[in-house]
Amino acid sequence: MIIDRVSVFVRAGKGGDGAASFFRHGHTRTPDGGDGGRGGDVVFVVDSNLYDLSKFRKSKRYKASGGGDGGPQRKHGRDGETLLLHVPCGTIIRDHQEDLLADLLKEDERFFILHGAPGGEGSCQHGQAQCGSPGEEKEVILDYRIPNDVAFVGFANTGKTSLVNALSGQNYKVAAYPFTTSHCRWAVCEYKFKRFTVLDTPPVTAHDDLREEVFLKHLSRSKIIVVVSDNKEDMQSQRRIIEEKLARFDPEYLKKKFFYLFSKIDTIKRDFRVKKWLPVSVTDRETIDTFITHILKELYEDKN
Ligand SMILES: Nc1nc2c(ncn2[C@@H]2O[C@H](COP(=O)(O)OP(=O)(O)OP(=O)(O)O)[C@@H](O)[C@H]2O)c(=O)[nH]1
Ligand SMILES: [Mg+2]
Repeated sequence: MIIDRVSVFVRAGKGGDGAASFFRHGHTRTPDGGDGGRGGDVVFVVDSNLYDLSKFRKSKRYKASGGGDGGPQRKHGRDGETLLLHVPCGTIIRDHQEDLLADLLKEDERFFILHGAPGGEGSCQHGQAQCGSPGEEKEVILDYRIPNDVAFVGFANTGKTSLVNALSGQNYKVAAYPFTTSHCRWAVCEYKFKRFTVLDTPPVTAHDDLREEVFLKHLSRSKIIVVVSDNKEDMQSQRRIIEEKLARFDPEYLKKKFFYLFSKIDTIKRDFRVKKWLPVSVTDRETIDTFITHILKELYEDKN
């Protein structure tokens, strides 16, 4: 199961204390205490080898190292080390009120969440040594949204996972009962030297279902949303329900490119056609190839 939301506390490094030391020569004393070092920063960095946030479940608090204390003879304390927190590509960082701070989408992209606290002045500055400032602490919410090009959405048992498997060669569980898929999974489709990622989702239901809130967020990354139905009587009403739910979750979703698939065409008459709906069957490779060609045209048409 993909862990796609965690809340963590991050703390910047404390500043090092300034030194209170004096250099004696004869009967005079000259303050020569060095400044404390700056505390370490806290930085989120994208690591493309990570695919969920499960590593953040072990610990909730992350603290950068503090700056070193200043020393005599104007010795400056060392600066604290930057704490790098690795997150998967596609992580949104929010503050505790859910306001957006960063959306990390590129390999190695960084976001400075906290800067280390300054060190205290040593006695060499103004005669008196100061303590370093405490490191600031913040609660942040990490909200991982799986990067994907094509997302499959549909009622239970309509053949979404079977299609994802047919496109990608994966072997995700398929069965003739509802909710075989209980959480999102992604896969890569490679076809004629082009590639794209596909997202399998749990089923949508006709009524309000809190489980949908959990997976619909991943569609914010999709370039194409594929609505799948295998029911020729209810296909239009299923489509309407799905589009209403998507619009309620985020009206921007309706601006995306939609494909409509009528699945399991092998179980009914092959010449069954409905305007705007593409007939497919995982038992008929030709229909799958036609579908992939449509996707590639949409994803790559400007790049050719
Ligand atoms: N005849 C036929 N059966 C299919 C086809 N695609 C899927 N099925 C069958 O339909 C049933 C449901 O398939 P799934 O791929 O698990 O459907 P799903 O939409 O992912 O189901 P949920 O995860 O529960 O939402 C399975 O028994 C599949 O073997 C098809 O093209 N033709
Ligand atoms: Mg499924």
